[in-house]
Amino acid sequence: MKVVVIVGGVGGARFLLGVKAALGLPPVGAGESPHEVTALVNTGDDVWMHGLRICPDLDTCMYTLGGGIDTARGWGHAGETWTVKEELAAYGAEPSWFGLGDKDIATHLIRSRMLRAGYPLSAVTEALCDRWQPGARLLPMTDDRVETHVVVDDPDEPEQRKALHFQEWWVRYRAELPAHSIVPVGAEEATAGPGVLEAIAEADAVLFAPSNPVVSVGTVLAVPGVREAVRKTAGGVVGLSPIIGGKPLRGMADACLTAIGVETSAEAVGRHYGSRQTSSDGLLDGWLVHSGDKADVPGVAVRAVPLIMSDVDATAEMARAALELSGVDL
Ligand code: GDP
Ligand code: FO1
Ligand code: CA
Repeated sequence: MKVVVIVGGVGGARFLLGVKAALGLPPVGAGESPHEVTALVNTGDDVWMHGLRICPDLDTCMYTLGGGIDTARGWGHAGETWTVKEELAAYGAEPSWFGLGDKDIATHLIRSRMLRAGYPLSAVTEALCDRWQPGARLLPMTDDRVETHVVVDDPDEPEQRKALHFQEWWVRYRAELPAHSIVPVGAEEATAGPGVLEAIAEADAVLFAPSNPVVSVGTVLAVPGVREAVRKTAGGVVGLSPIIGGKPLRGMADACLTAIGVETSAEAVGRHYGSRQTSSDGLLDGWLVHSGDKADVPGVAVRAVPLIMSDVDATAEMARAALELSGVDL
């Protein structure tokens, strides 16, 4: 069976562990299986820092599925040290609000060197995954430069507005500056990454991970051709709500949803993705919400199941429920 999952970082990576487990694959690392899991990963968070190209969501997926993630932080290596970060701070090198761990820097050095040598991000990711063996294909949504920017009132010039790179808004300001708009800069000119549209077309199921609907799933969907491919695929399309009881489980997806005028509820997010059957631009056949949440999403089959990814078994249950709702028989 071919399962395609649209993901961001922490939430998406954790969900991928459950998808692999549901398909009889070892959650961490590679394993033999007739099933194929392909993750279409958001690259809108990517940023040049200290001369290095950082790809937070690709790295979070790679480290999580490869067994190297710091589970508490949700990003970066387990057992990380911060010597270089301290040295950079001693030089007064900005930005000091973005922490680069020593082990993590090796990933960025390899990636930056390969990008400068002309390799596309997809080839770089493949090379890095050769070491980490995530046991799933991690496909960047595009090899082109797409960076999410957030338009806010300038903290220093309240009358002015300015666009911040997503990382500055998210990490430095913890998304506390109200966002007038969130823009995936470059998305319109981007070409879907190698294998992305084909994976969707050949999928038995396409799942929207319980990732940030705006800056993770939304950004992947902004790549030309992706929405059309999702609407056209023969596989069932099912999403899982990242909003439980009217709140995101972690992070600031509510600030993102507010920025695009969508209420922070499982129902509103389901409606935001829309119905593939009964609307001209909707994407979902099915929508999973947490038990206890209600959601009426016209033209979409809604199921309420436990949606807390407390451990791999719980997440595998969620993945099974999503796959069943998509129409595949496990
Ligand atoms: P990011 O790119 O690192 O922000 O990660 P994602 O976008 O992939 O996922 C972040 C989202 O995961 C947040 O909006 C959370 O609400 C959601 N999330 C985290 N843990 C859980 C969970 O256990 N269950 C559900 N349903 N959503 C979760
Ligand atoms: N998140 C933080 O909150 N603080 C950091 O200093 C930070 C550094 C960092 C370095 C590499 C990397 O791959 C991710 C990093 N993140 C950090 C996480 C990242 O900014 C966010 O998780 C995602 O981009 C949000 O989707
Ligand atoms: Ca992200």
